[in-house]
Amino acid sequence: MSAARPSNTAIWLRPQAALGRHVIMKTLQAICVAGVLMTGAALSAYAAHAASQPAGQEQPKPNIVFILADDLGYGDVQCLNPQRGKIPTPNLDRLAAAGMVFTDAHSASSVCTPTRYGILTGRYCWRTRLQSGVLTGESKPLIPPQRLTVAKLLARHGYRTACVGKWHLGLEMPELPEGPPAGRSQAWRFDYAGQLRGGPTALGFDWFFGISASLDMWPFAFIENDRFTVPLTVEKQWLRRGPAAADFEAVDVLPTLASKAADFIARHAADAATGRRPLFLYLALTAPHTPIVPSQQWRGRSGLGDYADFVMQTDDAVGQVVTALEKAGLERNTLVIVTSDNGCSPAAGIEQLEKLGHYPSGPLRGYKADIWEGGHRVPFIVRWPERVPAGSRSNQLVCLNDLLATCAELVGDKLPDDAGEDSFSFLPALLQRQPDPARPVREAVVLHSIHGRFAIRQGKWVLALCPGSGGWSRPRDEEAAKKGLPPVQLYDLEADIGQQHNLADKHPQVVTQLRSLLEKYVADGRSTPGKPQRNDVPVEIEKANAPKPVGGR
Ligand SMILES: [Ca+2]
Repeated sequence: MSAARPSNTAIWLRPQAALGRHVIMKTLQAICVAGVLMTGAALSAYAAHAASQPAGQEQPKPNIVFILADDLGYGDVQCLNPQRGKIPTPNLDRLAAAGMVFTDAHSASSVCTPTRYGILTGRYCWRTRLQSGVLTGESKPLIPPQRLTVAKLLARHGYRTACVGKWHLGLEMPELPEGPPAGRSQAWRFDYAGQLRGGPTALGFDWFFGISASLDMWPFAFIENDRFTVPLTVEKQWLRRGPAAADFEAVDVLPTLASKAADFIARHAADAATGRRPLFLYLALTAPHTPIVPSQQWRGRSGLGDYADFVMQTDDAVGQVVTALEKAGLERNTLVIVTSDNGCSPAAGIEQLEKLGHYPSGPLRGYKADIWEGGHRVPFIVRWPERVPAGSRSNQLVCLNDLLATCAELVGDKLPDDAGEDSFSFLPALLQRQPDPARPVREAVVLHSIHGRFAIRQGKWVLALCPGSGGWSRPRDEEAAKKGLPPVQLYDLEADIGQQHNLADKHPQVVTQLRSLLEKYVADGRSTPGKPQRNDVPVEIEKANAPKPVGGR
């Protein structure tokens, strides 16, 4: 492997062929198919080799700050929705003006946990045990310790890695052998003073500060590394009721996360500035997800209600992190990505917002949880002054799963066969080596709704294997089936971005072709070139039964 991997210096000057399979996937497919499956031992050798790479002198590796908003709709960002967006987002607009906007970026799922799994592992979450819905605050870890994550990869290349914010990928919490204390619910069966395992610090992050899952899921308490920071002694309720730290208040969480992220940048700026120890910050904000709790300072600012105020506050939190980078003198060689894990939630009060002229999905159909575009086409703004021209735009199809392969290319590494199975580097699009969507950086993208309904997107076509929204918007699947709507939906997004005209009957060959591609991706255990891999569980492409209601958001 080492012969194929470029050194960490001046990788920009090297021919694309040296940069690994994701860059020119078609050409390298044959080579990769013949490649060697990475065993555990090979992975260790790979880790040792990566760690021994010298730090770059001529071209220091960029810092990487990945900011993930929670349930921020495509149309909630003012500059992405100039006609039908009414919420001021000056910080996001400024970042977009100074960098590149991706107009066709997708979370692999229209809900939290599976999207986050994809971001950190570069693999579709429907290959795991989680076939629908999301985890809760007490769920077991979804990412096994041996799996390569973005944080592990970057740590091996000398990065200092931090996870700040909402985890929502499961934590192993120790249980009290005697069960919950008398008179207390099952939520108290855990030893909250004990060590948490299988979380961020077990998966490549040097430091974690945040919460277990969504802000409306207990335990309501901050965690630093593998411990709760304050004993859990009381119960509180935001949607769900459960154990909490006495001083924990939902309204404080967003400002706390922004300030912890800014502190991390300031604390390690000196090392990062020299390129000796670049930073990777994965900042998973808890907003504007429920509970919708703008602070006093932001309440009433938008004139459009609490949700819009909370979006403004979320925008401000992003601004604080960007300011911290600028104060630290790191802005030029820092790759900042701001995106969202899925579309706007109906909890935002969409009908009321629309009455006031604000459309959280812009021209797209559907919202969070749905298989339609509004569920998973997300804002994706990238600023990197050193390499990416201000005011640029890419219409390339990209997926949040692509972070892993992109980071691998950034540091000049090559992913082993059993990692990033569904991750393609978007660096060629970012650096405008491959600006033309007719030459895609990824072949297709598979999308998944809260109920585990599939869609597959390639070029202008998207095929959804369900009769309705696949999620919460009407018509839901049961209702659509009762109405006699076709069991599959095919849309031409170039002509019909609002997904109003189902063309499945008119183009049966496209339906067949897309379904076959999806079947192949499922069967191969991967959608990238490389040695076939196993899914963790059998994967059912077309769910025969009516989906069970899923409570988790
Ligand atoms: Ca979310």
